[in-house]
Amino acid sequence: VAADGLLAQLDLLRIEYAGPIAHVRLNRPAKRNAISDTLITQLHTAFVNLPDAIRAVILSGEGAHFCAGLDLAELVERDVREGVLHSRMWHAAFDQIQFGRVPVIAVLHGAVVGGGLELASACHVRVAEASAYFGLPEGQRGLFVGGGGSVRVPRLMGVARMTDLMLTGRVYDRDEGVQAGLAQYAVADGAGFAKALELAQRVASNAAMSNFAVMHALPRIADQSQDQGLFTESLMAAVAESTPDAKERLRAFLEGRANKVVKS
Ligand code: 1HE
Repeated sequence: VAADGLLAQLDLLRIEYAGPIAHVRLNRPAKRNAISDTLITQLHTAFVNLPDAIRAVILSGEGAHFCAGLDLAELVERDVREGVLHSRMWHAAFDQIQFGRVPVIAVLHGAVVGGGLELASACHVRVAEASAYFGLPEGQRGLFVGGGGSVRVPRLMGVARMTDLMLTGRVYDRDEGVQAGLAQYAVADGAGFAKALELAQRVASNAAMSNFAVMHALPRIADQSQDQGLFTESLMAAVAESTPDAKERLRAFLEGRANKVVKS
């Protein structure tokens, strides 16, 4: 079902719903889904205004590439102050993805470069098709990352690997990307959406508070000292297990009504 209301007006995105799952597609294929000011604003608007009933999001790119990064055509005329504000706008939009209402699963194919990799790294699970490749060409363009990449990408692949990509212009193919931690699932070309949908349905069936804890507490605990992290964990665990949803799920397991843990 196509989105209606405000979300339907976002012309650089295509947003559709399948039950509790929203599919948000970057829809600027002629420019390889390069992120213009309009597109970053529309991403922010879309993720702030997801309907309450949505429990997981799939993010993908229309055309042959996931995303070519920053729209370089818009960069030329900016002064320093505008540059800072521009980067802060990207941070606000990608924070809405990472720390928004529900988990986001990215489907990656073709170019996942520059700001496109920054966008992918703000998502919670990444599925990479065979055609996907990863790069940070900022160095070649006279730029630095500005969409949260210096914070999020090292948390996936480590500072040393990111430094290599940025200094040498090295491009990782799909398998190198998966090995480095940039994606968690490797699938054939064209199979990314189906895999993401299967994962999104599982995510959507979790207790909403557990998903919230994973999205909001895990990355913060990773930034805390051991002592503070353990205390935050105890608080989050007590919040999660005290919800009616958790109590019903525990009862269901004890009464033999819930799935066992199986290797799929
Ligand atoms: C663009 C952009 C873009 C394509 N900004 N217009 N990102 C980059 O440095 C990547 C630059 N792009 C490329 O290397 C290639 O375009 C791709 C490998 C992604 C795709 O190649 P291809 O052969 O499929 O397409 P193309 O012919 O290069 O591009 C098609 C059109 O998209 C063309 O415009 P046209 O009007 O001539 O048809 C391109 O100019 C346009 N296009 N990518 C603007 N990025 C918050 S800081 C983040 C910093 C960064 O992201 S730096 C990295 C920027």
